[in-house]
Amino acid sequence: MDRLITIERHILNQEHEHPEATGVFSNLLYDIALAAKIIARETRRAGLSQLLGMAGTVNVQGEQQMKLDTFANETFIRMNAGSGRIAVMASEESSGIIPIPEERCCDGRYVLLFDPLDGSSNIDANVSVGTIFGIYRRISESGPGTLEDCLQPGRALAAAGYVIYSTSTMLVYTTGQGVDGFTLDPTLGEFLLTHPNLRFPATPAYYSANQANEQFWSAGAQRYTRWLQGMDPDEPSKPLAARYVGSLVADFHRNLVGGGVYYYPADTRNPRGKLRLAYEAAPLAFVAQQAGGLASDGRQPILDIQPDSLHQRTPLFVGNRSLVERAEQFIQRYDRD
Ligand code: P6P
Repeated sequence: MDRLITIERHILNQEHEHPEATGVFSNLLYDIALAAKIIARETRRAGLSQLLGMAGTVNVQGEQQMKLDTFANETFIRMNAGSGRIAVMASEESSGIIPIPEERCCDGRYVLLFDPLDGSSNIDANVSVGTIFGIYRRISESGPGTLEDCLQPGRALAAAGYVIYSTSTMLVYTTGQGVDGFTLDPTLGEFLLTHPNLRFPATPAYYSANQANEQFWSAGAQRYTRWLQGMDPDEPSKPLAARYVGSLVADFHRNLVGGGVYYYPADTRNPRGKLRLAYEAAPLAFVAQQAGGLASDGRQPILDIQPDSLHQRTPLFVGNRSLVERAEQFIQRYDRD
């Protein structure tokens, strides 16, 4: 029987590889794992504890907030606001930066960006949902963290990952030393290392896109989709299987484990795409890169994009490097600049 390694033990092992580490970063990762356990518990109980249904409030995106959205957002904020490890936070559910109480912010060295419950429109249908997070080092010298601390390119990420609340709850993250996956054993209340050194399989199996939007896509994105389906007139290829959950974390995770590409291109209605750069695309781009894959907006790596606003949207192609590079080639060849 393989040795059981809890996420705490794994984080500590990685800390020991960095003599200069003070333990602050490790404790921040512990806090995120605990927040994930708390959200997982409520997600499992949602149908039973009447958490389903609308909270009656509307978030900054103009979307009806599910009660689990609110609960997940509050959990991340409560877990991190008073820890002294964070200088500033930002969330999909909050319009501006989330300041840290004065007495706790100024020695905080990290910045936490998160989408607390992505795919929440699926909650009532009991479909997998997820949390996405990214951690940066602050760039402001001292005092309360700033908006500038939150607007860093993905290349500057110190850590990133996601939690998928599905048939089991998994936490998958990277600190730049590869990607590791942990599965929650609810009987122990522990995340156990089940997927060490996750990498995209060499041969992809899936493509994930909402093809109802195809009529609004560019010619390049349309031709790319024909190629994925093995229907490109110039280049016959083995068709991939179409899988689209409508929950980014679920689609991303299946493609990471089974090989594939998720894409949400820009279209005539959303010229900058739908997904958010800071707390959806960039963290997943870091995970993808560390797993041997690639994330692009169709023309440049997501990790290179300098955000200019907190809720900035971006087109997203993410998954096997070979599939994402082909998307860039189709867009370069068939789309106007
Ligand atoms: P559509 C969920 O709202 C989300 O942000 C992603 O999780 C998901 O992949 C996408 O939007 C679904 O969007 O337009 O296909 O419903």
